[in-house]
Amino acid sequence: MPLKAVCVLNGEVVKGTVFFDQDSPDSPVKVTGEVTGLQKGLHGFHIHEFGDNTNGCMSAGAHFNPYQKEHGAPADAERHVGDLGNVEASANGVAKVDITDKMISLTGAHNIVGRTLVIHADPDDLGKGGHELSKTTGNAGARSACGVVGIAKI
Ligand SMILES: [Cu+2]
Ligand SMILES: [Zn+2]
Repeated sequence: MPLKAVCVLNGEVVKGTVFFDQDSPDSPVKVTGEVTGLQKGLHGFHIHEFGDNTNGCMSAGAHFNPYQKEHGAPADAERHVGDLGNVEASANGVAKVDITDKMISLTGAHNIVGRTLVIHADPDDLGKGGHELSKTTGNAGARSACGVVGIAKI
């Protein structure tokens, strides 16, 4: 039975809706949707550890990282489970999300349901920027919008 989750991103300016679809527990997760109100260009896109937004997006904690790995690109072996790379906004401020990821899951040890999706103000350097934050956050800057990933209606 397919698994489905959804996240409504709610920031001051940045808004979005993102869907997560997985055919079976061992399948990759398709991540689709749209985010608006962005600056043109790349924006870090991550699952953070906690589904806690009591103090806004800051309460979501660090990147979801159950194996104490370093931050990386989605295709890297050395990455956080929550590292989904970047989404790119065009000049109208809209980013179309279309990601297929093999690490996140909607069930089991890599389950992201109940955690927070964050979109950042700046590009994620995918661990390769040489900044002191590259290996932890990708130096992706402020948290422009976030939302808790929830179970979706099939
Ligand atoms: Cu993040
Ligand atoms: Zn990370």
